[in-house]
Amino acid sequence: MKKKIVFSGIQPTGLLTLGNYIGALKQWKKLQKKYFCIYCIADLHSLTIHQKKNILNKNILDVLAMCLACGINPEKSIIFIQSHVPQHSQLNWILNCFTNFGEIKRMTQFKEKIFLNKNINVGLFNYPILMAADILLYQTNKVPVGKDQIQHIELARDIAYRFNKIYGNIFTIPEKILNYNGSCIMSLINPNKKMSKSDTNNNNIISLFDNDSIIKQKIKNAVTDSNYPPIIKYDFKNKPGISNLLVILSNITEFSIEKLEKDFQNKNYNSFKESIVINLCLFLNKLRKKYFFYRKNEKYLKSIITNGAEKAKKYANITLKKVYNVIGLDI
Ligand code: AQP
Repeated sequence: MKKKIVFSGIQPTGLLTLGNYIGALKQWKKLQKKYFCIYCIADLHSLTIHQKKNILNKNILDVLAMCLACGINPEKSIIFIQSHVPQHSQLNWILNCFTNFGEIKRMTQFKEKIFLNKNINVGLFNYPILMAADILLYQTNKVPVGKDQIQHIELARDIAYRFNKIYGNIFTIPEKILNYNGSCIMSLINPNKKMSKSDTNNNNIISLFDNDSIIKQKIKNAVTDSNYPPIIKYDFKNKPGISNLLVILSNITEFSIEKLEKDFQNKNYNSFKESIVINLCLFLNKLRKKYFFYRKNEKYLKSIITNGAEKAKKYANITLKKVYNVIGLDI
């Protein structure tokens, strides 16, 4: 039986965080066992915030090397740079014309970002439609997402339904895959806010490049609560800081939250944090070794980029041709 198709993307907007790892890259590796996976480095999406040429070039290679270090296998999956496959922008324009202004205005991520960003460009507004084009171009069955992206998948589904209703079954309707244990890793200092790589307060995030002493300092400062006696249990509503740390430890050690709650019964927050530091340092040191192995071999990275674009274009072209055909653009 033909394997179902998974599509996902990551923006080259800086040093990846533990949130990007747990919410995306760790899942991407696992999904390769069951699905045919297509992963994209979403450089076009990253342009919604002004990027400097050399930094963007470097970030793209950094993210690619980190994907490989996390176990994305370019022999099994397709990994490519979004802007190298022009069909994304081509389909994006067409889908713009099948999307209502009102439904885009409702996107919560846009509403949140306009508060933080002085440079409100049309790209930021259009972002979810480009994301719909990314997904629909590959006849994607499943999209692994963090909680913050659910609304965008719903939009992609709505656009696909609308288009199919007019033109027949052109697009596969994608479904989301939500990783419940790690769908949103929160900031260390403000556990009600998502951990984001573009966060200007470095204490909110664990970068995959933080060294041992920085990790120790950041985890030490991570917000917990003043419960006495201390209770280490998952209860996001009442104990967001501890719950977030439990999710992090569970994802790094592969122990369930329930097991960790038992192991840390009657222990204090310091010993809980010490265990997080030990496990995180061990994990990140190993990951970085693999990362530097790939990162120093630019020739190899560039060959992956070229091959990835070639393979992705083949699939993308099939869908775009169908779309051009039914609309009447293929004379
Ligand atoms: N904190 C998080 N918890 C779980 N998943 C997360 N992801 C990001 N942060 C967390 C997931 O990582 C994938 C790639 O993200 P992205 O770079 O394309 O965009 P993003 O979601 O906007 O990530 P950041 O880190 O917040 O980037 P900036 O700061 O540049 O906007 C996605 O699957 C995302 O869900």
